[in-house]
Amino acid sequence: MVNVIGMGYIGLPTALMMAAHGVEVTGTDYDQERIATLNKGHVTFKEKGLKELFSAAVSSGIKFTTEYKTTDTYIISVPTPYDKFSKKVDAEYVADAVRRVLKIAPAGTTIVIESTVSPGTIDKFIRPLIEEAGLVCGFDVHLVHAPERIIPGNMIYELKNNNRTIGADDVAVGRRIKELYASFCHGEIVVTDIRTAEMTKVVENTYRAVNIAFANELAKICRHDNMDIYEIIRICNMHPRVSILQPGPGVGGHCISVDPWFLVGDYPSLAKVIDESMKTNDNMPDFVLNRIYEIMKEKEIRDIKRVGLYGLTYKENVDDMRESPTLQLLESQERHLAEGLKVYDPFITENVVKNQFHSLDEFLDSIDMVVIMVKHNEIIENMERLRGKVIFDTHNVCDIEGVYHL
Ligand code: SAJ
Repeated sequence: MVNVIGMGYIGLPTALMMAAHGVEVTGTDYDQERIATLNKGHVTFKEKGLKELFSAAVSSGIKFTTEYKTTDTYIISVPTPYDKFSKKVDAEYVADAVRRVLKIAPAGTTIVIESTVSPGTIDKFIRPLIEEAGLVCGFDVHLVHAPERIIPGNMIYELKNNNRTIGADDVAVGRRIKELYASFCHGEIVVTDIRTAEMTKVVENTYRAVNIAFANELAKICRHDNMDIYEIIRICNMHPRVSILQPGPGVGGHCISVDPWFLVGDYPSLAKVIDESMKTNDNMPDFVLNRIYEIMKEKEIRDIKRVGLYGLTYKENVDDMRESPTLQLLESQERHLAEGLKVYDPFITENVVKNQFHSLDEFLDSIDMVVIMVKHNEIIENMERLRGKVIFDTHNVCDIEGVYHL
């Protein structure tokens, strides 16, 4: 039996996928409400195909509980936040889960850490816990790092089809865990050592962060001299070795806006490009806010209450608001004592910010200027309804004449 610890955005789909493919799985989470919801037969977040996968896993006998189970294989998928000041990974949730596993695990157990950690975290924070418990790594306990690579919005497809990395001290243990993931994963699964697996995961997200920052910086340069960033990127990308990403209102989510900071925190004198890139991305919500004020001035909109932000989530067609550019923008606006922006997101049904609407019609009726912060399908399908408003499109998805861009 596999005990998956942490029924969040990664742990839940992973546990469901294994169960649906014939593995005996128990999903554990300390959040009683979350476990109660799962046990009542409901999923805890919106994701394409998740409900169907959930039904298949329940039919195959997956169990959900707040307890840790005694077994020979654990997969730990709990949050790894970063300390905003030191920029270093906070491995305390992972460490706590490992401590609890060690209390009940039989000799020879394997602990797979899926949570993203900075290179060296497992050696620094996890291995010592095993020694402190009087156990021997590689004998009483086997450590494995199997970072995930799935993208919110297409998680189920990517769980099945992405290549994966498994880092293990012992190649035989690595191969055994590879077989476990191969129960559902058709991608290539590379077995390597733990430090390499830790580093590759963080580097992948850093690569994307740096490339998004490049696009964002170009957008700022183009704005300065009134050049068309989208046409420039389109033409540049016709070159066989150029592939520039898209600028946007900022970078959110719990991965790309967080993981690269681990490298800055651990290698401050070396990770210069990464540091600057993260600052460039983090500055985008402020850039958008300034642009809102600029456009308001040009269009003689005097009251910020007549301006609305479309989208609260960190990207399109998900209900995840972690580190969302819209939330960052609203915080920045509050700091400048200039509240009042209206907000609407079809994926967010509870009240999370001031001046929030729950109907697109009411939202649009209350504003003269709309800022497209997230390119949900809903707004793309309803673009014509924005006609007549001042439109500031931070994603270049609107082709109504007179639209403003970054
Ligand atoms: N964004 C841009 N411009 C772009 C692409 C994205 O501004 O051209 C923004 C998005 O709007 C969003 C943020 O970047 O705010 C991140 O979105 P994303 O779709 O690029 O990535 P995530 O954070 O949803 O998922 C990433 C993925 N990593 C990579 O693509 C290297 C995913 O594969 C990882 O599994 C995930 O992080 C994770 O959990 O680490």
